[in-house]
Amino acid sequence: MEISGAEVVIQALKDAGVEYVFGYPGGAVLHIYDALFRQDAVRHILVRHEQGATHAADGYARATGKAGVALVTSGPGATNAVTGIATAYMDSIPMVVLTGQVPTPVIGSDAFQEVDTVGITRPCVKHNFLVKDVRDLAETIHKAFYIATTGRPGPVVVDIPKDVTDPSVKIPYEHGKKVKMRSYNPVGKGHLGQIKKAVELMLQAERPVVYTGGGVILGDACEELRALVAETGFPITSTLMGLGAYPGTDERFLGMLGMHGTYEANMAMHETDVLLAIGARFDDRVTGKIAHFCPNARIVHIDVDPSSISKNVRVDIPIVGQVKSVLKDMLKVVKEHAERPGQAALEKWWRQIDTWRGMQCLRYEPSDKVIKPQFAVETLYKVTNGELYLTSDVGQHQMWAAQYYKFANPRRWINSGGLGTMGFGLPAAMGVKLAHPDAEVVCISSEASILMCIQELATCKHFGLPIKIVLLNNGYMGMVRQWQEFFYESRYAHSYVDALPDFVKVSESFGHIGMRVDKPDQLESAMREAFAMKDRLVLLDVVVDPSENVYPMIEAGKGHHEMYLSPHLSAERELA
Ligand SMILES: Cc1ncc(C[n+]2csc(CCOP(=O)(O)OP(=O)(O)O)c2C)c(N)n1
Repeated sequence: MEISGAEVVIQALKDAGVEYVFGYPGGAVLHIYDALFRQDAVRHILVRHEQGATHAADGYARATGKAGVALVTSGPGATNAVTGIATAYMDSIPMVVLTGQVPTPVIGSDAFQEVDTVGITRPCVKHNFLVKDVRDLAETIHKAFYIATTGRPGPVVVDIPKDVTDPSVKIPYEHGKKVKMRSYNPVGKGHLGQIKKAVELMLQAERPVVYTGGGVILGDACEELRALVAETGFPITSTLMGLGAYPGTDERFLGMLGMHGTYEANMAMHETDVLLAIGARFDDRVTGKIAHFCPNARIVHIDVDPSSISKNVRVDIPIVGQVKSVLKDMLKVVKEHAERPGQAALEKWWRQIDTWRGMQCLRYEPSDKVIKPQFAVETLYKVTNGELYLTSDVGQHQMWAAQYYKFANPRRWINSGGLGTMGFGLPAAMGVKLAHPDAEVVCISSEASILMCIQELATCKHFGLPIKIVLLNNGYMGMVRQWQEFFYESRYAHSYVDALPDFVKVSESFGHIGMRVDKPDQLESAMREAFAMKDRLVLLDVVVDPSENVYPMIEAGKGHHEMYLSPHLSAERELA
């Protein structure tokens, strides 16, 4: 059977098992839209801005592990999608983005809605393609899915000129066979010799720490991680991206590390003698000043991407391989070791950690007058019984969510860690809700971030997505205000968000429910009321203390042991 390029696109998506395409039409993709219209296997979700399409595809991917798919037109469609592509790239999220392009004969002529999409996206994709011949189209799309989902995942752009999807040009279609690429060979198992060396070092350690990142979740290795921690009894900390890989309430979990990490996690990092880094990339928000990073530690690093090894921090024992298989092998080797020379020291190490824990660094000053944002997250945890998919925007609310919501499982905490993209939360929640229609999906946001993709409330209405939005409304770009307070003598340059809309009315005007709460004693009942409306989107505008800051905090360029604690904890310490 012969089909057109536009039909090839749809068929290739079907072959890849795609359920949803998040998109926005335009001239260069009209043939593809026509082919979409004439089938019902692949469902198109019409967003209201292309940034929303990429974030929704990204949210879908983070919640499922499958590639998210976006479809946008050439020129402004493609440029609007770039933020979402870069967001996915920085967090290694599998995504295939199909972009329309002007017809091949006019490429380079500054044709209407022409941009060099391959050029613009080159630094923020795992790979990209420009398809110049319809006969290459199917294979290119198959390759795009293969590249996006294997090895270290990432977004792949396929740029498709309009003439390549011309309905009058028909070609035979070859179903997605196994893709083979000579120049791309993602790694498999880790080197057993390196794994044995690592285990020797780990079992001799007196002050070991396991430091895990998003790679454990992306590599589907959470079970193996939990088994390894149970077997060794080591303390474990996680990056922002790795939260949920290990249960947040378990006693071996020290909480998040890094700039807004816990006192105990950061102090343990500073004092450790053997660090086991798993699927983490030593980014600057985690390491602080490299010269002060884990000054006494020998470092083992497990990663699927060889280019991550010794990129920011020199490591002693690199293990390149799929995290899942490396951890399986590592556990086997650990179990074969009857001798655990570090065991006695490990008990002493736990006592030290418990002393740091005794600080209770996340304590905040409660109030019965104004809602503390930390209290809002704690209440959300209580009301949802720790069971939800939580997407976030970027700022203080994101950090409070990471600190105070204890994720029990992977793929539940969905946020832009690497790029830190305001506007991510709402469209990402749409992708998550479509992937898991029966689950509670909440977007935690704040008044500045939510305005960046607020138009997606219309998409939620159109497709009946009963997401809950919890807005920690402090009237400021809170995280910017915090930095200005600390580092610019409280000169709040343009961080006050003036002329805010009435969010209750905004939500209502899009056809949803809006609620506002500003009294601490009314918060829980308001949340329960919002969650009871199972089939409605509810935006809960929570008016919170505008002066609250995120603690602990490590100033950029400082070491893990140089944390600021909240003023009342510091005062307590001085008194003691
Ligand atoms: C698209 C984008 N622009 C600018 C920034 C820089 N930035 C980081 S946090 C922040 C403030 C966010 O304010 P808000 O959404 O109100 O959250 P809050 O910190 O108050 O919780 C800004 C402007 C960003 N991360 N993303």
